[in-house]
Amino acid sequence: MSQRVSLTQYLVEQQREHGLIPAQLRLLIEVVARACKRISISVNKGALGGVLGSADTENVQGEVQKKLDVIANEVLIEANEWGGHLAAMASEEMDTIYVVPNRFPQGEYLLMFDPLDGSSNIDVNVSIGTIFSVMKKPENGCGVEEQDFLQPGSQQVAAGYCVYGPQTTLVLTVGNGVAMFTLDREQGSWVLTQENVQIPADTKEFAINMSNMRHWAPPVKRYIDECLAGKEGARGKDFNMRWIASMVADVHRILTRGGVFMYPWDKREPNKPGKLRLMYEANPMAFLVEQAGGAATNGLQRILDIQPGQLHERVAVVLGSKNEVERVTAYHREDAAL
Ligand code: AHM
Ligand code: MG
Repeated sequence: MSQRVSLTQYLVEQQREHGLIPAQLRLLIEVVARACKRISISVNKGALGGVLGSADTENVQGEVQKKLDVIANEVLIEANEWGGHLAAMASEEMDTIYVVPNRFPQGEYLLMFDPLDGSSNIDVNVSIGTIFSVMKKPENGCGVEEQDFLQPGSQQVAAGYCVYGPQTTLVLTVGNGVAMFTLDREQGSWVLTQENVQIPADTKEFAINMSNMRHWAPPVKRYIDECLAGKEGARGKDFNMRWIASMVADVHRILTRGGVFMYPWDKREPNKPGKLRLMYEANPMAFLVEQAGGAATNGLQRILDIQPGQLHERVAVVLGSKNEVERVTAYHREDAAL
């Protein structure tokens, strides 16, 4: 790209040309992007900043929180609460919603985030990230409650993630394709480095935690067995495998070169649909992937059509290259029809 386009310029142009970004939403996205810059600085400092290791606390889902989970959550709240663009926030790391305190003006948007995705990778210096999703508060009078967040992902007006890897990259959709911005550390600005991101419909690469194989349901086992059989098997081609264990990093690879990502239901916790969370992980990633021409389902249903029943709801996830996601989904439907 010969002329550098900043995040601000991109957002202003999206508003001018497509009317997609009202002032409050633009402010919201810029504030989230600024918070990600701060998180990125902490991530980079690592041991020097005293940010590694456990916080010795548990989140609402009984997971031990890392120091950076807590720091990133605080950075996002502090950055977003005062601007007048939000009514409330919800986070993977908080039990209930965080309503904007009444010393600040209330805005019309709801922000959801996984402040630090890939927590198990923090201490080992592997890519991690922040995932966010934005919806409008329903027009149901004043006040805001948890119920207001329980809208299907198709209602998102913006979603994105920031991956803290060898480069720090912000990936964003406002419903008009997917754009990527790289952090220029010397200038402290986000520079547009890719527009109209497209996921190839076919792929030879899958991402799944293979150590859970013995717990999978038959359709997932069938799909992976066929991939593993390679050229000599039903698929007639060899597949490659990647599993970073940071959803942000796995999805970033898929947006960059295609692939299919799965975190399916498994028998370890049969009462839970999967490990990942609908509101903070599956919905924003599904929105991005669809905007890049890919697909995202829970095996049977489009993720963006799922009506959430609770804030911290979990969901099975199959996303990425369209033809592969359709194949996995077809295997689930065949199995369900038996
Ligand atoms: P987190 O939000 O607590 O980090 O958990 C979500 C992560 C995803 O980023 C990743 O895809 C998955 O959990 C990895 O799970 P596993 O440890 O089973 O490989
Ligand atoms: Mg996560």
